[in-house]
Amino acid sequence: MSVRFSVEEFAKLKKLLPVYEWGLRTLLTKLNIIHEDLKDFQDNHSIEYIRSRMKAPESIAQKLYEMNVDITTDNAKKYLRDIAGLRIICPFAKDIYFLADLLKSMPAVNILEEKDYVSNPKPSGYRSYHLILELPVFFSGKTEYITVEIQIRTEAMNFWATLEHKARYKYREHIPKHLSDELIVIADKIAALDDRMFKIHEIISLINQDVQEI
Ligand code: 0O2
Repeated sequence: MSVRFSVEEFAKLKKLLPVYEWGLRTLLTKLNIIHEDLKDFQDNHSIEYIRSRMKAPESIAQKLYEMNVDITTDNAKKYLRDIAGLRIICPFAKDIYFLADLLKSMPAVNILEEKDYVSNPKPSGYRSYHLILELPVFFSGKTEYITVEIQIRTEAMNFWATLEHKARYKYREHIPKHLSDELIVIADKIAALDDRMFKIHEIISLINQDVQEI
């Protein structure tokens, strides 16, 4: 079933979404600066790349509907913390924790919530580290506070999550058991693969260190 905002509420939503968009752009700029600083000045390659997205009005309406609350702009602001979202892709799982700590020390943002689905994967097999940040957006002479969800994960975790998300969408949340079982098995294999790749990376780093010392 397709759920929608009423015409009046949609007009209100169209005024709210730019505030989230501006906040998201501000945060993305800050993260891009962190990315460049790490890469160019600290020889730290913990960030592979960063993506941002705004939740579409249809997805906002659907999520409010699933939460069993009225589909209004006030409720979107009150109940949804992922209207604006950022995803950071890291080479290795250890980088995820380094970045989460770094983001938590950023000035002018509040951490409202933190979920470690890397150490504690969801029953689906989903792995990722989530932070919900609150930050001020200054516009038209006033300040409004918005939330942004940041997901931090490896490329392998992202590959899995994207495929599983497609399956969820296709089967409307009712993925057949043989597929969901297979996805759980693959998620564990991916975690083991991430781990083995990291070990190889460490060996290569040690060899490079030895070569430089000779
Ligand atoms: P979309 O379309 O990606 O935005 P909670 O009530 O706190 O347990 P909530 O609010 O959904 O649940 O938060 P949670 O669990 O931290 O999930 C937030 C987002 O993480 C989801 O947003 C997904 O993007 C992603 N996610 C969480 N669990 C899974 C999973 O099992 N598989 C995949 N592929 N992604 C997951 P949305 O709004 O659900 O979806």
